[in-house]
Amino acid sequence: MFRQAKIAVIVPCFNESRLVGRALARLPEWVDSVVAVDDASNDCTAEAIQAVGDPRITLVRHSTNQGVGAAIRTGYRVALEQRADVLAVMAGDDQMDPVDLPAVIMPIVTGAADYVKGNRFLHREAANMPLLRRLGSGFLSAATRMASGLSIDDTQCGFTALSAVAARHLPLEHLWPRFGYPNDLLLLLAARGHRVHEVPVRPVYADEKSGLRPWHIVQILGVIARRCWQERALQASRADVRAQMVAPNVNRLLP
Ligand SMILES: Nc1nc2c(ncn2[C@@H]2O[C@H](COP(=O)(O)OP(=O)(O)OP(=O)(O)O)[C@@H](O)[C@H]2O)c(=O)[nH]1
Ligand SMILES: [Mg+2]
Repeated sequence: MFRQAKIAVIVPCFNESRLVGRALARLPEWVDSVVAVDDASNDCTAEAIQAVGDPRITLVRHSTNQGVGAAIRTGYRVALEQRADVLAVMAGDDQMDPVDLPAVIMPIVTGAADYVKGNRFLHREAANMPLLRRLGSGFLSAATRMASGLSIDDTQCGFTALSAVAARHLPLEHLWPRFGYPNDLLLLLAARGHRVHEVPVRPVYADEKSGLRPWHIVQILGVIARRCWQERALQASRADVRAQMVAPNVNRLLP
């Protein structure tokens, strides 16, 4: 527990047998549950998770590879079933410093925010981020800001926390399954008026391997455009329903 709140940490993993044990072993003792999602790895990721021997860990295995967004979606579902209050996400490649976890969950615990994103650009070690990552993340953040109206600078950071209350109100089953999931989730949150905060987190670039490729930028722009279009269509159909409900009363008032 952290200030009376039940904290779950979701750990998406794909071929992380080398690093996941190290990432899991560093989680603070006040974390109540850990949902490690093995996204159909073809190495010994599941065995490495089991070898940690931490009773807080629930290991979930996808039978086919579905992508990091889908792994997080599974983690959210399991953490909600476990009745967690705060759903944090920390990647299985040990790229998130647990020292930053209290700052990431605090706005959810105090009720100041519904979703918190780590912001690597605000950290004093921001210069450690590779230049291409900084440029790509800056560009996708600008596109997501324009589409969502949210004031947010590091959309691609995977270190996050979501309130269970907000999670239950979101159509998470429709979240984009692969790398565009952070942008898709921000658009879903913004369209429903949820409060999003950013807090500084340490950018860790060490001995991990990234699955991100330059062409993912184009795919993520497509995810942003698709979600904008879907949310606009949803709002237009809701406005139609409201107009139809009001119309009979208006007619009755006419002489
Ligand atoms: N690449 C990839 N990662 C997945 C998948 N499913 C789950 N993951 C996990 O999602 C996390 C993030 O994936 P990365 O490829 O490192 O991407 P990233 O950390 O957002 O990007 P970098 O900042 O470049 O490392 C890691 O813990 C992966 O193990 C998948 O299908 N592909
Ligand atoms: Mg990574």
